[in-house]
Amino acid sequence: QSTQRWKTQCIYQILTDRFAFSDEDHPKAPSTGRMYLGGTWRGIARKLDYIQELGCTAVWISPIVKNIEDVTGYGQGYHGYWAQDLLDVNPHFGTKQDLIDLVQQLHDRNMLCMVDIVVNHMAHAGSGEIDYSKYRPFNSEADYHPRRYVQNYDDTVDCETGWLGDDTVGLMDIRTEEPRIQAFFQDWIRDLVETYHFDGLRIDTIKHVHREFYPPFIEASKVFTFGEVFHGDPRYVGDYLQYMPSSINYPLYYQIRKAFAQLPRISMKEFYDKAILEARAYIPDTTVLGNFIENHDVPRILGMTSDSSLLLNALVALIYLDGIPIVFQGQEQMFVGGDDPENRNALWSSHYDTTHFMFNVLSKMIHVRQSLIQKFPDFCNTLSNCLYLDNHNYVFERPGCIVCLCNGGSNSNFKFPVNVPVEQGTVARFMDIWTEEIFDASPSSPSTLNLIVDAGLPKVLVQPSSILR
Ligand code: ABC
Ligand code: CA
Repeated sequence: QSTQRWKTQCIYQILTDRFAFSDEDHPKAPSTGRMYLGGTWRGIARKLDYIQELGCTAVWISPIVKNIEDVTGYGQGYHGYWAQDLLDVNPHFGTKQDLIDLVQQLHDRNMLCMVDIVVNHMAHAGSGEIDYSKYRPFNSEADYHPRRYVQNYDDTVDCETGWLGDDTVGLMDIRTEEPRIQAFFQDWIRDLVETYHFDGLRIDTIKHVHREFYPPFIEASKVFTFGEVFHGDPRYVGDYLQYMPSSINYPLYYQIRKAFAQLPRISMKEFYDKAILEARAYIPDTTVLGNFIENHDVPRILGMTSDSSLLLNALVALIYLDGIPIVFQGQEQMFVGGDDPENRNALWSSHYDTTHFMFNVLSKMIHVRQSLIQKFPDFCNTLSNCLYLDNHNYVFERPGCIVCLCNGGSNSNFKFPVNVPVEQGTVARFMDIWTEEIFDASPSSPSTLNLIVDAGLPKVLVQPSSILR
């Protein structure tokens, strides 16, 4: 039930510290760097109209627990992943009541809230002696694996028992294989979800905790879960899906990045083979994965290519391919930036401009997707079906729509016929969601739609009746 409901969402990923202030915007506030900048839960609550205008129906927020306060060589724990006290909230983000209110306000708007959580580690600044007494509840050396940093991310034992991080910030690796620790975490997550009424979880560092930890933990939470399996291989991710309902879709991400952002770009044929066919071979249900083209750990697309037609294609792939789309804050304002912290600029620098070209283009795509879901209840469970494929163009259909992706770039133009399944005695009519141009395909056999791709731009064609105005 919960999985089915999540499948119909479009999620907006928020970095709580960098999304919005509690009250009137501070015009001179910095918007980049490695220190806390001042975003809060009350700030998020103030900007729900903005998120809804974009069309998103759920939010994913940063980890909420109290972090270490140190100013380290990598700055502060503004992202929320450097836990110190699992039983208290991060005072920089607000109070418990503020968080309860935020989730309540989301629910009042029929929106969902997903919280990011970390069970793998706590954090320690520097290479020196650790004062365990400041950590809650894991306040003893015996609660952690010995300090030894992960060297090989493809070695399971190294990954699961080593510490992430380094001598600047060490991520103290909790002994999650011990039954008493598992029992704590099960009670903890039950309480956390009940206290704040969260609707879903994003679990951090999945690869770093042994798999058997997850099923009883997720069961105790009683909500839908995305695991962060940071790996481009669908075999690897597919394996984890025996232990959790869903994962963040790194395999798709890497193929989108190779097809639309990095040079040399792979052909759309290769994209189709890897991103669609290979994924389906190893992942039981690709419609449940959390799709993204940017997040807080990878460079922005415009950090890799400056061609906005390629960016638009990547966005169309994000919203219409099988899976649950996750929009990372700032994408709608065409933020640029490489590795962290450059990909984490604060949204206030955009003045939340709802007249921005990209805000409107994205909002249209997301709203059309929501309309299709209402008109075709099985939209989210239906795999995309390939209608046409060449080196630069890939056309697929999903219920009520035909989508054309092109990776030729803004200097390319194409014209090709696409065979569209049309029932005898009917005419299939499609409308371009941006230009409102009408395309008819009649059942002469085969029924064809002549598509013209201009300046490498993507196309989204929908049955006009499926657009709810
Ligand atoms: C800080 C600084 C950084 C600095 C770093 C050393 O320290 O900010 O500038 O470079 C949090 C903070 C970060 C902080 C870290 C460490 O903590 O957000 O700002 O970095 O203190 C999650 C979160 C992430 C979070 C943590 C830690 C974990 O999303 O935001 O970081 O709580 C690994 C983990 C993954 C983790 C990621 C950052 O690191 O597995 O859980 N993300 C390979 C490995 C992956 C590895 C990835 C990145 O590289 O397989 O395990 O992720 O290092 C493909 C392959 C992939 C491969 C990629 C690179 O290539 O298929 O397998 O991934 O082709
Ligand atoms: Ca671990």
